[in-house]
Formats: sequence, C-alpha cells, structure tokens
Amino acid sequence: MARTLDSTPAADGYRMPAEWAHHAGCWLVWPERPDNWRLGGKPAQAAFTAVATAIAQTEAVTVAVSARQYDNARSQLPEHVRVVEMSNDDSWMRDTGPTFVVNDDGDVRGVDWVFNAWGGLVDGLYFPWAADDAVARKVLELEGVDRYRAPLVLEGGSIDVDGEGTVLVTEECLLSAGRNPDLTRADIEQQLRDHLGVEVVVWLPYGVYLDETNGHVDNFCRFVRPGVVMLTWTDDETDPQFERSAAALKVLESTTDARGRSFEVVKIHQPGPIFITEEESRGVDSIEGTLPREAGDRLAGSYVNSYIGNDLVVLPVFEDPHDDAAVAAYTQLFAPRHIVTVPGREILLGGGNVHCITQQQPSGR
Ligand code: KQY
Repeated sequence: MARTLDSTPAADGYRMPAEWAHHAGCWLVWPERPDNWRLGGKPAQAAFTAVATAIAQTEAVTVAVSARQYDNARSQLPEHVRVVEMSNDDSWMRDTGPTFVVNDDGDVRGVDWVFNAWGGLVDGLYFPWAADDAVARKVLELEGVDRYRAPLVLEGGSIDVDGEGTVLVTEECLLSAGRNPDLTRADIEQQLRDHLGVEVVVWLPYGVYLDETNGHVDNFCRFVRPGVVMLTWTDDETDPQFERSAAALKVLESTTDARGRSFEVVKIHQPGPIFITEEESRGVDSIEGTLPREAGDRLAGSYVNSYIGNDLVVLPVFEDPHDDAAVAAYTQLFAPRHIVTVPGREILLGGGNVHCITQQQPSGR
C-alpha cells in the first residue's frame, strides 16, 4: 500500500538518482488538448507513439490516457506498452508526474510537487490544472510507491541532477512570479535539498529564449554524466539565445559541483530558429485563457530535451541542418547507449520535447 509520508526524502536517506541510473520503466500521458495540439492531437499522438515505442525497446512503458481517448490510444500504441486510464489536463509527465527518489538499499519513493500549469494565474498556460496536479499521486498509488507531498510549486523539467549531490536550475523559472512568490531563493534551495537530497544548487540565469515554461533547465542544460553538462548553444551573436547561453557558460565555468569538480561544458548548437507555420497555427483551437499558437511565433527548439533510457537515448530531430552535429555529439557523449532519433517538431509545437513528455521510474539498482 502506498503511504503519504510527513517527513522529507533527505531526512529519510533518499535522493533523486541521475536519469542514467537503471530504470524500472517510463511514464507518459497521451496528448489530446485541441487548444495545444493541432488537428485534435493526431500528429502529436503519432509523435508520442514513436517516443513510447522507442523507449519500450529497453524498459517498460506506461501511457496514462483520459477515458475519452482510451480506445484510440490503445489502438495506436504497441501491445507491449501498458495503457492506464487517468484524468489529465495535458500531456507533460515530466512536470505532472512524480520525481522518484531512492535510498542506498534500492528502495524507491516519489515526490509529488505542487503543479500550477507553469505559473498559475500569473502566467500559467491554462486553467484549470487540478487533474494534472493529481497525476503524480495516481502514478505512485498505481505503483504502490510511498509519496512525499512537497510544499513547493515545481515541475520535473525545471531540475536536472547528477545523482551525486548537484542540481541544475534556472533563476528565470524557479524565481518566477507565478510559482513560489513567498519563498526566497534560500528557501527554495532548502526545499531542493530536502526533496532531492542534493547539496549544491547551480543557478543558471535563463533558459532557452521564449520557452513558455519560464526557461525550464531540461530544454537548456543537462547532465550527461557527473561533471559533464550539455548546453544549448548558438554561434550567432545577434540571436537572443546567445546572451542566455553565454551567461550560463560563465556560471558553469566559475562553479564547482558537490564533489568539488569543475564542469566540462559540451555546447550543442540549437536547431533553427524554428517558427510556427500558417498551416500549423490554423490547426490549433483558439480558446481564451490558453496560450495562442500564432503563425511566425518562434519555438524553443533544443536537442538537449532528450530521454536517457536504459540502453538508449531518444533524441528529437527537426529536419534541420544542425541535426547531424547533434546526433554525432550524442553518439560520442552517451556511448555505449545507442541513439534513437524521433521527429521532434510536433512535440515542440506543443511547447516542449521528448524529455518533457517522459518520466523515468528508477529501479533502485
Ligand atoms: O519543458 C517541459 N518540461 C514542459 C513543456 C510544457 C509546455 C506546455 N505547453
């Protein structure tokens, strides 16, 4: 039976493992919102199916889906992917799912953060979000995993850990007005220590330019292994992304991690810039109160937004001249894992990418 615990993971000897630690499985939510996904979600459903199918090569995959879409999801997904019915407001399991934590004995528990659709009534992306806020609890209940309810508005995409005491975050996101306006930076650091079991918080100033999550770090800068990070980069000094990436580089070059290591930074050139087309914009229902998808709007494209699975890495590509360099960098960085590329554009049109739609469940081994 899954219990809700009053203590914190750190106090109980738990910490968030790095994404490359062995997984028991991976979770996704099926996309269907017509005011976020064009053409009633059909192209996005194909893209999510490609991601789920790729990950299912090396670990168990579960897709949570609304009652309305259950039959459709079941028929599109391969048989060996488990499909479970679950209410939701949208399909970002990285942000609505639990953050799993482990202890030295290999026991697994889950952190259930407060979710407010990336900024609540200040600059959130939709209302209501109650079904999304209940997703983490339901996943933990289904898995029989004990839960900590963290008193912090946070999404899984806004943190990235090395499993050895260090977490990467952005100030743009964690200090944004719509999340925890009553908490100081020191308060937030303490919550991260308590719930992720980390010692050092590395604050990068910004994330990717025009990222609608207020600059999630998972779209910008992520650990490849302890001491090594990949950073979304552009060589174009006139691109607004340049200042953002350069500011992060400066922090990373002057910081050490929890083990006293300097960071090796691998620059991964961004795709594009990528813009929404007329046709793509027309396919999205326009509803007051949700983020409009207008033709010509720039998307926050990034190759860093990938999933590190048991024996593979799932990497979004964009039919872009920078794709080949990204694949080559990943091949070198993640060997012996093999790199599986998936079309990233449809997921990007919804505001995120492969990492944002997935949530790994560590095995504790
Ligand atoms: O970056 C992520 N982890 C999620 C992106 C959410 C976009 C919502 N439209």
